[in-house]
Amino acid sequence: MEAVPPGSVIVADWYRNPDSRDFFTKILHKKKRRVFGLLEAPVMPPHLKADTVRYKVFISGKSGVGKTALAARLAGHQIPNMHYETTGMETSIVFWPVKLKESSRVLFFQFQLWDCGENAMRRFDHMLTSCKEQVDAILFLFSFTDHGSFKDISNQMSRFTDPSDRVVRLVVGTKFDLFMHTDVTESEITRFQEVSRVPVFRVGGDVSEGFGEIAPLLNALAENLWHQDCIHASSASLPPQPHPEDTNREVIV
Ligand SMILES: Nc1nc2c(ncn2[C@@H]2O[C@H](COP(=O)(O)OP(=O)(O)O)[C@@H](O)[C@H]2O)c(=O)[nH]1
Ligand SMILES: [Mg+2]
Repeated sequence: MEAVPPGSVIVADWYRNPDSRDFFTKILHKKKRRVFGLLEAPVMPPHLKADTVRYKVFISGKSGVGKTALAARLAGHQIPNMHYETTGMETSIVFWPVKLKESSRVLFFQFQLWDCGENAMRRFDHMLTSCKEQVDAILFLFSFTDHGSFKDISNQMSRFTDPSDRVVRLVVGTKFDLFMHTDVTESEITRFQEVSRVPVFRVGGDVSEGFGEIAPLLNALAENLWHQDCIHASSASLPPQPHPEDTNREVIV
């Protein structure tokens, strides 16, 4: 599915808007990002109740590209300086408040990020299977310092998803802060976006206070996931067509 233009489904840059403050303070702790465990959620006062919608997001890319660093950046964890291959699989939770444009309804998106080390992936078939199982979105990573990783993005995308899947696909270029060593040109990025119709986001560098550097990616995830769900819901509300195989199947209620 094609990505929707930024700001078409949700209020763009809502984190900058004063009326979002009550929601964004819930994902902060002492001016830093608040770290949420698997079963935790922001607690809102009754007059500001917001529903939470949950999504599974898989982070894909070769070893050293910056998957673990991106997960940490998005979740507000300390970004590791050293590269050590992620052993097995790690998940982290990101909450992100969003205001829908049409209804002005506020939702907390809960992204569960899945970050899997390549060795584990290679050695255990079930790892990839469980990463892909009921996945809602995939972030395809390349590094700006590694042209090969950029070239490989199209392969990765076709290996992981087929266009009929209900999966939001976004591309993230990491290590954008190392522009002195950049190996991928702006025109290559532009061309890729035109051909694949998948937006490319740029991340890198130290994490500063505030949401400016993660907001575009988290907003795009939220917006496209919501859009995907709306499309699915509207097609599901059409009168159900009998499926040939279903006719003699027993219906268990
Ligand atoms: N300068 C810079 N270094 C990065 C960035 N992302 C990751 N790194 C470094 O690249 C190395 C590999 O990152 P890591 O997240 O462990 O890669 P993974 O194998 O894909 O999980 C680490 O030393 C990170 O500190 C970035 O955006 N900028
Ligand atoms: Mg890792």
